[in-house]
Amino acid sequence: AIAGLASCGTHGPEGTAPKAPIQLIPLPARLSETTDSFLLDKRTVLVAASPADRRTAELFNEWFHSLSGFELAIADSGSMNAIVFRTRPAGEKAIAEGYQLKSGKDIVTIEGDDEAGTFYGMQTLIQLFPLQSATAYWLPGVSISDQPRFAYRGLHLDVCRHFFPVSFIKKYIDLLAMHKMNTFHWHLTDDQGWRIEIKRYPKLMEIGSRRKETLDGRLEDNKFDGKPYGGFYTQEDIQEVVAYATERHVTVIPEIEMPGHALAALASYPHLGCTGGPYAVATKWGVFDDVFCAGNDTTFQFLQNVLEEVLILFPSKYIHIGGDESPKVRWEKCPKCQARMKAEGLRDEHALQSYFIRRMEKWLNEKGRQIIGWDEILEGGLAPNATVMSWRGIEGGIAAAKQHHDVIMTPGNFVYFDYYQSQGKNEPLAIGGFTPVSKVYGYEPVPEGLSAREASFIKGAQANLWTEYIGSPEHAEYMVYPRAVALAEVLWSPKERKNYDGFLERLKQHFRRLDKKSVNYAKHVFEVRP
Ligand code: TNX
Repeated sequence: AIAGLASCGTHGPEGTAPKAPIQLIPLPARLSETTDSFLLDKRTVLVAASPADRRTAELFNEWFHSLSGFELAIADSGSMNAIVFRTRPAGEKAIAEGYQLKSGKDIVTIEGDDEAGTFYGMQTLIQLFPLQSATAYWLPGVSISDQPRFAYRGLHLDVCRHFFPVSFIKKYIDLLAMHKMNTFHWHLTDDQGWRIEIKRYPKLMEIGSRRKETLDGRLEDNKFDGKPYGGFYTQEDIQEVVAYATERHVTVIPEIEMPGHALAALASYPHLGCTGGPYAVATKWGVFDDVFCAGNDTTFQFLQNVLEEVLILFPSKYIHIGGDESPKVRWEKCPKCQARMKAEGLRDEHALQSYFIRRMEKWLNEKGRQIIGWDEILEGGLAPNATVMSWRGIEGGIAAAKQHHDVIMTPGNFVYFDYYQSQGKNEPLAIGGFTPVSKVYGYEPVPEGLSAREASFIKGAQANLWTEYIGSPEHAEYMVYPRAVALAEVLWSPKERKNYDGFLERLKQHFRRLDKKSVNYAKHVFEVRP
């Protein structure tokens, strides 16, 4: 059987085969259709010369095998009945993550401006396939020239409130890459659990990774069985995840929260808090008064020692240091904190938090890394090289851009995927809010009123999945898809090409692709129109 001559497709010019419509998500920057088609059969060869391109060809082959049941040969060269994956040598005109894809009668070529570009060309190629098992496939003739609108295209996952297995983390990353997203923000530490193995501090795993009781009864799948809840990733797990992500051109940014959201660490090592404890890993959601003590030099030593191990595991340029929701009440009553403020000439506790973040930034900068923090790091003065994640609306992002600091937009109303996505009666319990897919699609990351220079500091955006009310992989997928598909198009495609009706039309075909990957996306979320 030959797949690709869709019976319901649009008819080509006289004498040519009827073709299935091309339905790409995210939309490429430029696409034109040609009258040629490429016939892929069992003799088609994948051509890839460099190790990176070869890996991209292998990843294509894995996907192709899941569709057709057979694999294609991979060779160093070939120009007939071939699909060529080729990253151009670094040159002046290279556009980061850009690629060209051309399919004609004899050959398909994907030329990346860099290795990621070739990988994204491969993802586009996959979307040209009819989703049927067959022995041969017609691919439409196209000429595509593509590149992302934003450099930072992210998705976050909170694994502290609920723990998710490595297999799911990998699937999460694979889906991200499929949508040409390039950053996975891994929220690894919080009040309710410490989830990364740190060899120097074993109590973080023994104590910090577990909590004593089930959480408040509003969680719909809370069993109240009294069993301890927990989990953490070993350093081997993390290496496996980072390697998996790297092959898919996804950067993993770890988040180690400071100075707030620290109860799991304090429960493990009580001397890191202002009162000395005792503390317990939190069994409720929310914000807690006990935070890392800013008056205590051992706190900084501890965090640096933790980060020493983190830096070995994560090659990312950025390390997320949290910085959000850190109450100041303990610091106000802590003699050591007050003494520090006096010695450093700090006006108030916000300035002390700023001191805390600057001190950690300086240390990380010396190790060649940059920090990202939630927008509270603006309070009391921004650390000199910090990137700001604007989550309490867009104001923090605007303020940071005006100070010529890099910004990643993550405003709650548009890209918090723990919010409700429909008003259907059967929606699972969510944290609140209402962010339908249409609202995500309509999101524009660059705020109005910035100068061109200021706007250039908006590096992109990210959706966050906080998991207080999300206890399983299936539920997480339900919250993220299809909203992440909409965000992917916001971040990749040219602004002028955006069109919600066209998106919904293409989404139908895209759902088949998600079905193929067994994604538990939300199917009934379109009752609200923009
Ligand atoms: C605020 S967003 C938090 C998280 C919660 C979330 C719930 C942010 C930086 N901090 O700790 O999980 O609200 O939506």
